Amino acid sequence: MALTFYCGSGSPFAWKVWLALEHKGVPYELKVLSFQDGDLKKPDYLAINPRGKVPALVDDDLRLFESSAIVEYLDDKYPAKPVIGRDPGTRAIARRIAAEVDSYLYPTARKLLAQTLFRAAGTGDPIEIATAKEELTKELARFESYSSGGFFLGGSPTLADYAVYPMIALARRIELKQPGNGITIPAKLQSFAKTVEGLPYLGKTIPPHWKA
Ligand SMILES: N[C@@H](CCC(=O)N[C@@H](CS)C(=O)NCC(=O)O)C(=O)O
Repeated sequence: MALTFYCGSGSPFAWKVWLALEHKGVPYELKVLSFQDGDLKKPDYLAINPRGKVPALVDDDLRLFESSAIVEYLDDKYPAKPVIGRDPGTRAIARRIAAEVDSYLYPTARKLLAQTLFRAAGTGDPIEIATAKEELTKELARFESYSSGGFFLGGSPTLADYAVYPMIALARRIELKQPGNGITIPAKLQSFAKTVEGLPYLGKTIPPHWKA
């Protein structure tokens, strides 16, 4: 039976898994849940992920949540096209970068999102926005220092790229939707984003509501 992938449009964690699924080229059924309609808190979905968050993956009897655990599972189950790298050092660094996104970059971006895209334009607190912009700029500078402008770990994309790219795309979208409330993306991360955007399957994974 095919994998079933549960995502929510615009979730960077779901996007990471979506990119990994496409990277692997395995068949999967996509289910886009609606945050607004409360799909994530409905009993059927809570039976898959009791935390009521996306992403989740169902593979026969296995019900799995937490994006990095899902990517690890895909790499174990479909080793042909590694998504975390092949040698232990590369794998460790890919995991480290993904963990840094979860622990530092996302919480910082989340503060700015809460004051911008997650509410009606113009209703965010200007002081909170300024503080969040400053923190996100600082955090992105750190990722800029890890970047060569291409994929993070050499010539092929890995978990690290799939974890970081959605964050850059989200940061860019804040400025697109609410000019002045976003931040300037550092040059090497802009070049990194272009590299990821050159992947043939990137277009398939763009959050559906961004295309509307
Ligand atoms: N650590 C989790 C984070 C998942 C997460 O926070 N998902 C958000 C969307 S970005 C969500 O589903 N939020 C809905 C909610 O909390 O009600 C992972 O890596 O999968």
